[in-house]
Parts: sequence; C-alpha cells; structure tokens
Amino acid sequence: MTEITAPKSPVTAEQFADEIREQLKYTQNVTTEQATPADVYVAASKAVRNHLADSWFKTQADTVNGNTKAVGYLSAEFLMGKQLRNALLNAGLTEQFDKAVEALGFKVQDVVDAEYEPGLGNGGLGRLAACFIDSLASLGVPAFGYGIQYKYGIFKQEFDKDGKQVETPDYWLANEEPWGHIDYNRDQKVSFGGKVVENADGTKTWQPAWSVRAVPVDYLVPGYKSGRVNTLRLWSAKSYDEFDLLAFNRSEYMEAVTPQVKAENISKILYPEDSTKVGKELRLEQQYFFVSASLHDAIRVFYPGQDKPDLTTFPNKIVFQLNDTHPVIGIPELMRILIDEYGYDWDTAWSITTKTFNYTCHTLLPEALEVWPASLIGELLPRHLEIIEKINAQFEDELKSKGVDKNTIKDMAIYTGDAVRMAYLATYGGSHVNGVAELHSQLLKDVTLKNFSDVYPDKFTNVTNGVTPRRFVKLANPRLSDLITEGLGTDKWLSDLEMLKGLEPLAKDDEFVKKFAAVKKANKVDFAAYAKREYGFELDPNTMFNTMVKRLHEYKRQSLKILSVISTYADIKSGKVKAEDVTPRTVFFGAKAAPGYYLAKMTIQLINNVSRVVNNDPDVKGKLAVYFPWNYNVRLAQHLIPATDLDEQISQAGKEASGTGNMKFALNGAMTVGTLDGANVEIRERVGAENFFLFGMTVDEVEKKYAEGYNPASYYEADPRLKHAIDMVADGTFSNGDRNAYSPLVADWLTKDWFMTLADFSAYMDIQSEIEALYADELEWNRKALLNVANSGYFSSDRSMEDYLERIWHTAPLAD
Ligand code: 26Q
Repeated sequence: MTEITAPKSPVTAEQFADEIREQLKYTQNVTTEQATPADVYVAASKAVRNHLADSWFKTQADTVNGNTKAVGYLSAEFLMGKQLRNALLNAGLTEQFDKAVEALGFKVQDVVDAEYEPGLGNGGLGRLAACFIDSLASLGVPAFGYGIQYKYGIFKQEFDKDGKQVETPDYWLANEEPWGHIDYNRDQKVSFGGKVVENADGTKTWQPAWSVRAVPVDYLVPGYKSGRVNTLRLWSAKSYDEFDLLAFNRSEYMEAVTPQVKAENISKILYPEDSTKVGKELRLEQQYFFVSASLHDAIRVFYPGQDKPDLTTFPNKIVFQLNDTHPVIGIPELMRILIDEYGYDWDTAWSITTKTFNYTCHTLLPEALEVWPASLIGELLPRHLEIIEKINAQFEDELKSKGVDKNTIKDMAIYTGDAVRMAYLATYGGSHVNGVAELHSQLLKDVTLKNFSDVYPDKFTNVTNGVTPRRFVKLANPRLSDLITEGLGTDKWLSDLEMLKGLEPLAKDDEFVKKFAAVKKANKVDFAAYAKREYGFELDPNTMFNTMVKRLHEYKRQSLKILSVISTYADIKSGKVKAEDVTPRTVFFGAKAAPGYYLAKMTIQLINNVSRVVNNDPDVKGKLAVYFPWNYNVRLAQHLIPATDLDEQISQAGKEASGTGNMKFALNGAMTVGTLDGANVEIRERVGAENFFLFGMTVDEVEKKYAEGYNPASYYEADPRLKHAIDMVADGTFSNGDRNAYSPLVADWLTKDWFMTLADFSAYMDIQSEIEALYADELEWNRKALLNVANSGYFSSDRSMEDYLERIWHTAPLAD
C-alpha cells in the first residue's frame, strides 16, 4: 500500500504569503510586483489546493480500501458557486489568507472578486447537488460527484433597453481556472451509433459508429472540519482524431475538423432548463456521455488493475443516486457493461443493477418527466434500446404475476413502442424513489407515480432537501454567524445545525433581538453598496427589503408578485392609501427565463418596465421601488439573501417540489410569505404558524377548482384592485402607451391562468397588509425572524444526507 502522509498542517499568515509568492513565481511566472489581483487569486487558490492534496489522497485510499460503501451522485448539473472562500474555510486558512493578501499589498476584496463563478447548473437541482457533496465531505462519507464540465454554463442574462432578456454565452473558462485538474491519464471511451450483431453463441456485440474521449476534470470537495476531501469529477468531451488528415490534405479545412467539432460539442453547453419536452439528440448524447464514463470510472477506481473483477460486489462498493431522470440511461448502460463487457448473465446483471441505483424526482409537472423517442435511442444507442425492451418485457411479466390488470400494465409501460419513459425506467430499475419534500413525496405516491407506488410501496420514501450552512450562513452572512456563535457560546452549530434551537430562549431577550436587528440592518447597508457597485442601483436600506429570486416560471407566479406591486403603486399614486400609512418597500426580483419560454420572457420585460415606471415616479419616491438585478446567480444569492426582510415563496400549491431558497432565507432571518407548497409546509411547521405568512389555496382546493372549471375572468371582475392592476398592464402604462406590448400575457391571465394567479390575488393582498402591520413593530418582526433562524436547523443539507444514508444508501462515514 502507498504511504499516506498526514494532511498538511495549518500554516501562519507569513508562511501562507510565502506559498502565494512561490505560486506567483513558479506557476504564474510573475513577480509579486507584476502581479494583478487575478494573479494573486490563482496563486492563492493553488496554494489552498495544495493544502488539501494530502487529505484528498488519504480520502481516496480510505474510500477504496475501507469497508464503507461510497456514494456516486450522478447529476447533469453542479452549481458550485465560487470556490476560494469555501476552500479557505474548510482548510482552516481564512485568517492566514486575509493577512497574507494584505501583506502582499493587495485588497482581499479585489482578490476574491477575481474569481468567476462557474454556472454549471440551472437552479435548484444543480445547487442542491453542490450542497449535497459539501455535506457528504463534511460528514466524512466517501463520495464522488459525477457530471459534465460544460464549456458554456447557464447563459449570462442582460436586459436590453426595452427591458427584454438577452442571453449571451457564458465562457467561464476564458481565464485560468485553478480548481479543476484535467487528468488525461484517467480518460474513458464513450461510443455511439452503429448496430448490434448477434454472435454464434447467442451473445450480442454492439459495433458503434463513432466514439468520444471522456477526460475527467477533478475538483476537490473539502469537508468542513472532517479532514476529508472528496472528488467532483466532471467529464469533458475530446475527439480521438484531432482532425481528419485525409480531408486536410485535400485542403478542406472545415471538413477536416468536423469529427472534432462533433465530439467536443457534447460537453459544449448546458441546456437551459426547459420544463417542457425537448427531445434533442445532443441532450441524450450528453446524458449517456457522462453516465457511461462515470460507471466505467467507478469500476476502474474500485477494482484497480483487475481484468476480471467480481462485479457482484459492485453494489457493496458504491451506490449511485440519479439526480432526476437526466442520468437514467445509466440503468441500461450498467446492464450492458455487465453483460457485454464482463459476460454476466441477465439475471445476475439485473440484480447488481437494481441494487446500485436509486432515483430522486424533482418535479410534479408531468410534462417535465423525460420521455425519449425510441427511434432516437435506437439510432444513438441501439444496444441500449434492446436492453430497455427486455427490461420492459420482464417488467410486464412481473406485473402480470402480481395480478395487475391489463390497462394498468399498459399505463405503466417503460417502453411504449414509440417512446421510453425515463422516470418509469428509474422507478423499476432502482431500489428507492424519493421526492424532495414531504408534500412532494406524498403527491408522487398519490398522483405522479401512483401505479408504481401501489405495486412497489416499499420503494417510495421522502428526503426533504437541505442547504449547506457553511456557504449560506457562515460565508454569506458572517455577522449573523458571529451573533449565533455569541448566543450559543460555540460555533459547533456549523456542523450540527439543530443547535440553532438554542437561540429560541434568546428571542425573549430584547437586547439580543436588537443585536439581531442590527445585523440585518448592516447587511442591508452592505447590500446597498454592493448593488451600487455592481448594478448602479441607489437603494434605501431603511425600507423593507422584499425579495423574490428563483427561475422564472408560470407556476412560481412572479406574475402574482408583480400584479401586487402594480396594485400598491396605483394605491399610493392615487392617494388611496395615505403616505404616512405606507410601509416603504424595495422589491427585488432575480430570475432567468429559459430562452424559448415566451410568457416567462414577457414577464421579465413587464417587471423591468414596472421597475422603470415606479422608480421614476416622484409620487411614490421613498415609498416603493422595484429592482431587477440581472444575471441572478449563486454569488448574488449570497449577497441578497442575508439582506432580505421578506422572502416570497408563492408558487401554486402542489407545483414546487421543494424549493431551497426558502430554507436559505429562513436561516438568514427573513420572514416568508408563502403558500402551502413544497418545503414551505415543513418550514412553517417548524418555525410556527405564527411566524410564517401563509396565504392561498391548498392542493385540495386547487384540485377542486380545476375540476369545477376555473374561470380567471370572474376573479378579475370581482376584485377591483386586481382589475385595475391588469388594466394598467393592458393600457400601456408600462409600455409607453403601447397597448399591445403585453397582450399575450394579459390574454393568458384572463382566459387560461393555469396556475391560478388571479384566484390567489385577493388573499395575497390581504396577507401583505398583515405583513406591513407587523413590520411597523421592529422588535416583534425581528423576534419572529429570529425564531425562524432558531427553528430552521432541520434544513441543513447535513441532515438531508443523514436521511439518505439511513433510508436509501445504507452506508456510513469513513472511520478516522
Ligand atoms: C430537461 C430536459 C431537457 C433540458 C433540460 C431539462 C431540465 C433541466 C433542469 C429539467 C429540469 C431541470 C431542473 C429542475 C429543478 O431545478 N428542479 C428543482 O429542484 C429543486 C431541488 O430539489 C427543488 O427544490 C425545486 O422545487 C425544483 O423545481
């Protein structure tokens, strides 16, 4: 066995400064005098990475040699956020870094600002994956994150002069990126197309038409105070033939690079979330690409140098979690590997495969469940289509033998002859299926996957999402973190978040509540400075900061929020509410819309134009302002969440699987206005109904209304506030008199309104009045906000991971 050295011991600030100097000199090749903040950022990052190297090697060795099963988290998205501050925190080098940078003659802020955030995810699902791998490392559980190193992440969002969203490519690798290490020597070959031939002995051979080289880029995932460093392995697609020499000799330059372009296209771009079916060939190529490479990689890691490994032990070595349906092609791929590459029989292969995989569902919208045309799978992965057909046949037999009726069997088909339903394949091909909040998991069982839960009730479970307190409290909100530590007399809460409960008695202590209020105020002042610097906004930190940040989607109902803002604007302007009765408010929106999502993009345009009109109207100055900082990302979240007084979680009940922003806001001492949806339900249960602003229809009421036949126009007619707000959108108030600018949006509200924004409007306006009344009492507001913090410890992703360990993965941390 190789000798594993102990982790590098912490260093002094002087020593760390020397390490940065050394990196500057020998790897950046600049003198300290020549260096820019960006050079220092790269040098310091590499120095921190070096500090983590020994722990990384030791964790890898223990993972392979230890007797604990590892976790493989397969995800098309990892929305990591910036790395430097997090790595410093977990390496115990924060103070040394701050002092060293000063000693080198730089400003800490400039150095930290030089880091560019990788946007390798769309939103909740990708950020959840990042929180989970942070928590696994912090708990000391051996784990691999497996995904794709997209060359272009989620698009950069800008707004044009009309307030429309403009998407530009986000080339995040334009400058040196010190965190990922590309490992050309641990590559994998991934093949596509061609045909399947039957051999004389009845076995099958897939003869693919083309192959791609999958090269891993490794990111270290340091645990907080665990001494463990796990691996995030993101695959990058390269071509085997750099260019086609034959074509090149004929001087056909463009043709010569075609195979290279085709191969490298696979990891070129992240699909911007589209909750409707997008049957794109490239998307399937991406999914198969990273999943095939990852499964082969796991075999390489756990059976090093073995030609004929005993893969019946594979499920004891590693358990794979499928993050939504995106990696579900892994099920037929593992079957193929076991049967075609290692010669196992079908039943043995099936037994290994079903023990290896579990599936997490993140949606309730049936249209968001992936379904692939069989013809596409047949063309791209002909052997996999055969395997899927056979899985489906076996499944039908199993259902028959269980006495399931014919029609139900048909409804449950994994393979319909035309299409492959990935969620069904995942449910049958894995051991467990989980939703991401109690309500969501219940609805999965009762509605979305009801037939499956009837036949396989034991497969279904819940694991409520969580967020990492290291990034979203400690790093994002150092003031609150210090106050919590002061209140609890220890900082152990950062790895045991339920300890926040100890703050509960302090909610009775007015002095402590005042300190808590002062933290929020200081964060708002900070955010105002940040927003001035980054966006040129002039914010008033003496107003209520009211925030709605999340992807733009009809079901999330940004429309409800903007209609209420319009209504408030109209009331103040007309003098209907007296100036002295208005609670001054600054409303923030942050949201990207999928580039092809017409109504979502129009909603963005409307919000921007409401912002323009309201912010320039002297009649409401100091009372109401609306800001839409563009390009919402993890960095902006870390600045805005700690500065927020009131958070909006106002999706139609039964549509938001969980939400994780809601948890981040509660942990940072914001109050929530929300519906009984997703994890809101559990947040409210924990923080107490009296500390949560609930409004709107429940899931049952929504269902009833759909059944009765929903008529949005009747709500428009019944509530004059709503009518007036919609009329203002229609009459050109927010489009320089153009009455057509928003007509598709207005028409949708009045005739369809699928997510019942109009039906919930009155309740929403009423709760806003209650909110304003409470906000007027600063001490009471902050007492309640503090109780939100004290009772949100459950929403740590450490707890989520413990639930997965117990309910799904059946594994444990490594021994020391
Ligand atoms: C699918 C097919 C083709 C192209 C893109 C996609 C695609 C990509 C991303 C579909 C969905 C997503 C992302 C979904 C997502 O972020 N869901 C959210 O997951 C969170 C974590 O569990 C929950 O908190 C949110 O409620 C849920 O909306």
